[in-house]
Amino acid sequence: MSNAVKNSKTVKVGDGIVTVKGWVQDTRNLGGISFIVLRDRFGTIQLTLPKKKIDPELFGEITTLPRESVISVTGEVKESNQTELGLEIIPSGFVLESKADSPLPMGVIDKVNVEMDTRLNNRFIDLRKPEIRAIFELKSLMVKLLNEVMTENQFSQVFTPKMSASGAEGGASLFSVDYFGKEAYLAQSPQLYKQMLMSTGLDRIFEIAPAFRAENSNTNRHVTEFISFDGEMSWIESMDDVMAMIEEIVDYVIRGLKERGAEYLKVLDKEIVVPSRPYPRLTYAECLKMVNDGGLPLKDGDDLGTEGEKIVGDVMAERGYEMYFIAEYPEEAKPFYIMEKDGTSYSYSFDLDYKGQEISSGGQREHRYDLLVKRMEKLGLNPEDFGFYLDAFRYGMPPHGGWGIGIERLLVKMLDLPNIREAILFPRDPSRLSP
Ligand code: AMO
Repeated sequence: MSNAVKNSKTVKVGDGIVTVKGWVQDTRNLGGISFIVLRDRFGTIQLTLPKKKIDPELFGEITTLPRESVISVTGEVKESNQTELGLEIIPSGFVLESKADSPLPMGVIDKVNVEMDTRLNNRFIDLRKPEIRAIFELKSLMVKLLNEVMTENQFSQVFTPKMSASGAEGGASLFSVDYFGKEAYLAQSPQLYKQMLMSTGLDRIFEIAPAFRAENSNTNRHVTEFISFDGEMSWIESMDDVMAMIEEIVDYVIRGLKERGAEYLKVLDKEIVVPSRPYPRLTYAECLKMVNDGGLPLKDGDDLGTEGEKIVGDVMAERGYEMYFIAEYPEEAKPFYIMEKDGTSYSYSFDLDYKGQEISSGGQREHRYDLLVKRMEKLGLNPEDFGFYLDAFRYGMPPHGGWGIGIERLLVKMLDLPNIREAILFPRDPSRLSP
């Protein structure tokens, strides 16, 4: 009969003989007794080896294993008041599944500060640290929560192409690829497709997928590939309906992470503060005033920029709000698909900002064919380049609006992480294409 296979979470005193599997995190040889810390997904467990009671060959082999080797150990579970789990395993046999080379390219438990580049170059080791892995457990939970709240609100999940003949968010940030001799582009956003779907009856959709931006900027909030959570909904009365929907979604996700992610938040030593509701709805004009009062001389029409967003964030924090909308941006600064605010130079657009940083943008779309074509021309675009998209507006298109949220930005702000790269397993930026 084979022994029960247990892990550091399920093993109990009284289990008798068990098998546990994991990485040799650390070995301490104290003469008459040796200790091995074995790590698995859930934590660590102590293997105790009293020299006199253990087969000499086994003792010699197991206590000289290089750190991070992978083993499968069989032994008896004994109570112990010296360990965190209150138990230890006395090995009677083991299988070396994979011997680790030494020295390691970087340590797993060493307390030395390792540069981010070194960590990212050796991400497979970096991710062995529980506090690094916890971020990705939370990201996984975040996607689950998004699926729950979207399904609850009758949104269907869709998957749109990531290679296409045209972009939606401006030519400068497109990556081109060779598509059988023709030029194609990686999707910057599912914008055109999610809007086209509004003409089909799939009138509430969402997508969680990679988006690619050829932005040659090395900042702590930009990467060239991120996960975009997009939503689009029809039959809206105004962009207020879209903002209300986002507020409900974001609140659900943050609460869910706080409650159901508690185990990982503990590993990270972080606490999530759920932002106060309702999320205030500021206008661009109001923010411009805040920014000017804060000493940054921006003019009407200027982008608030990182510095402007930060000033608004500070003012809002003083008022007790970490999450707020900034609406009605100048129409000239917004893409062609955004609806203009009649008779003004503003538009039905908004950003959602969290602690002084944009995490989402969206708005009401121009669904009237003639006005959409006019808007394209005004912004210097050739409507003929968007034929497949415009066709969907010619044969019956409901009023609609939507948003795109960079899920890494949301996670980074929620956990107060210093860099968006912390929330991406294998980040891509202008100087990183590997691993
Ligand atoms: P936008 O271009 O503002 O809007 O992008 C939406 C959100 O995506 C995230 N994001 C990024 N995250 C990391 N690195 C980047 N380089 C990067 N660029 C964008 C941000 C941003 O708020 N189609 C519209 C959305 C819509 O109107 O539905 C769009 O893509 O969190």
